Amino acid sequence: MRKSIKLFTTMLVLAVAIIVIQSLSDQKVEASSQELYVYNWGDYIEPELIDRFEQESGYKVIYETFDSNESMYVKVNSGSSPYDVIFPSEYMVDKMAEEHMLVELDKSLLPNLKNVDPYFLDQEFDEGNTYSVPYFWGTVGIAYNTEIYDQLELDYPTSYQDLWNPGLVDNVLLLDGAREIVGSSLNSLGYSLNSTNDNELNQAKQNLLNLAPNVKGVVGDEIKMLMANNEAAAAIVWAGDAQLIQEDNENIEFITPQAGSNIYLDNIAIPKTSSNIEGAHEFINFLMDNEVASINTDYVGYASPITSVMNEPEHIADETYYPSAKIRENLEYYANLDPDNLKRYNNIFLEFKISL
Ligand code: N2P
Repeated sequence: MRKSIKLFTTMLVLAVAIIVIQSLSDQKVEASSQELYVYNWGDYIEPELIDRFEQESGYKVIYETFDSNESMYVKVNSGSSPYDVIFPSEYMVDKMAEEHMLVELDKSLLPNLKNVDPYFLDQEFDEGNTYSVPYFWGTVGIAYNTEIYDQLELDYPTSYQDLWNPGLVDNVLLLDGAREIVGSSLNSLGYSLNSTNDNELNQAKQNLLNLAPNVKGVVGDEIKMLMANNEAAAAIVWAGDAQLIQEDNENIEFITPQAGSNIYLDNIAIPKTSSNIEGAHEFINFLMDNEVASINTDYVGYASPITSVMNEPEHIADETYYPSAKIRENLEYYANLDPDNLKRYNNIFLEFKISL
C-alpha cells in the first residue's frame, strides 16, 4: 500500500514537472513568434515605418544592418541569428536560392505584390519570384562636387576613367564593395563588370592600384556625410546615396557612366533561419503597400519598384534616379559568379585596399 502511494506520488511529481517544462517551452515558442528579426542594409528604411509595423502587427522588430551582400551572406549562412527577413541583391538571391538558404514565398500572404511594376518581376535571377520580391533599385555612378571641380579647374566626370585624372590626388572616395569597385574598374577599361577573363581582371587590378593616389578612403554609409561636408571632389556611390547627399549639399551632381555601369535590384526574402515565416510575409507585404513604399522612398532616396511611386510626377521626370528603360538597357546587373570567381573579385579588392 505504502509502496503504491510512493509510486503514485512519484508519478504525480513527474507529471507536474512535464506540464511545467511543456508550458515553459510553449511560452518560449510563443515569445519568439512575437518577434521579427530583420536584417537590412544600413540606412535602408524609414525608421518610423518599423514603429508603424510594430503597432499594426503586434510584432516586436529586432533590426540589424549589414553593408554588403557578401557580409550578409556569411552571417546568415553561419546560422548565428534567427533572421526572418533579409534584403539580398539579385545575384545574391540567385546564389542563396541555389544553396537552399531561402524559404519559398506564399503569394497568398502577399496581396500587395500586385503593386510592383511588372518590369521588375519574374527576372532571370528568381523566375516567378519564387523566393524574393523587389525592394529598391538603382545604379552605381559618380557623385561629384561642382564647386571643388571648378576650383581644381577640371571638367566634370562623365566616365569612370575620369576618376584617374592626376588632378584628383586624395580627392576620391569609394564605397566599400568588391563587386562595385572592381566592376567600376572593369567598366573604366571598357570591359563587362562580370568579367571572368584573366587578362581583363589583371588589368582591372593594376588599374585600381594606379587609382590609389587619388583615393582618400574606402568607406561605408559615412560616405554621404563626407561628400555632403565637401571632403572629396568625387565618389563612387549608389544612386540613392547621391540623392541624399544632394539634399544636404547643393553643389553635388550624380551621373551613371553611360559607357557602362551597374544597375541593381535589391530584394526582400525569407531565409531558412526564420522561425516566424508568417510575420515575415506580413512585413514584406507591408513594405509593398503603396503609401508605405512612397514614405520609404522619400526617406532613403532610392528608386522604388512600386508602380504608383514610380508614377509620382517628380519621379517620372527624374532621369537621374529613375533612368528610362532605354538608358537601363546599357547597364548590367551583377551576375551570380561561381565561388572561385567571386573570390578573385574579393582578393583584388582586398589587395587594393591594403595598398592604400
Ligand atoms: C543603402 C544600401 C544600398 C544597397 N545604404 C545597394 N545595393
